[in-house]
Amino acid sequence: MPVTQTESTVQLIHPKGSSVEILLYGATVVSWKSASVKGAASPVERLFVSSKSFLDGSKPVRGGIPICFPIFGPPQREEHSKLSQHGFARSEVWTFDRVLLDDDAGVSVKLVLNPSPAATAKFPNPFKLSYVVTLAEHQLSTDLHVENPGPSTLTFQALLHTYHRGPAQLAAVTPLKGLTYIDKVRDAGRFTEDREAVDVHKFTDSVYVDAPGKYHIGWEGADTVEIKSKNFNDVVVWNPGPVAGGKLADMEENGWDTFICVEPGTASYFVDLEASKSWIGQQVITIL
Ligand code: TA6
Repeated sequence: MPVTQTESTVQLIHPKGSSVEILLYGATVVSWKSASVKGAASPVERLFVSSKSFLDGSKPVRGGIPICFPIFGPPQREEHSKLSQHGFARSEVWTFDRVLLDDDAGVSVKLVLNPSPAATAKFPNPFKLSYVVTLAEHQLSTDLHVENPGPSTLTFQALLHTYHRGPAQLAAVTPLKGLTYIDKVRDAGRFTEDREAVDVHKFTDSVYVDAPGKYHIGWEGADTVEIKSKNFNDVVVWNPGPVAGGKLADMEENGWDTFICVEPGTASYFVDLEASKSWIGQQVITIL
């Protein structure tokens, strides 16, 4: 069966062997196994999830693709002061809605979030959130749909906090040269990227603004990862390195050295969605 469910997860199996596992907790994609267009013939795990992650719903998953909504980072505005870092979408239990596609081209499912009373108390603005996850032979698409039933404007941030598995010291992200970035390691100063390829040889927490929406992660000697995004005008590159990484209680030993986060999102700005309008933020990852 291409789509199976357990009490807490949804699994997608592609006819050609790739697979995805989604926790209903946070609608967090916690596994994506894929072959590559040119390289690896058999599916291999493409996402990092720390072995010390809390997968019981007690804490957001340290890895996979956590969904940041309705804010990114710590609260910046008074009306968000009750929210935790990155908002609540990644720590609410979502509902499996239905299978959207199930054929040789791909397998696609939709999950929806009906916020808990606790989340609504922290963020009283009405919204409808759905998440469409689509698996193809060498590709994973994750689309976040935000609907504003009104009556007032819905103001939010959204970001897909993707942990790409691989040797962090061999990772390089292109094309970011010439972009302005907010360097959160250097007190959020704004700088212009002058490197052809951005590595994470040191603690990196950079928000690239007005980004092109198409990126490559080159791994020396391994499959290149292509990331395309729509409606996410920023992209964050993050790796905590040994010191900050070592302080994360749910980071396995040296786990910081086995991923790079490349995160399409609205990290430096808020979306103002008018009543009865909807918005979609999309990420499409392909293993070349
Ligand atoms: O996306 C980068 C970032 O905002 C970093 O500043 C760091 O806080 C990271 O997210 C992880 O956040 P978390 O709340 O999951 O520990």
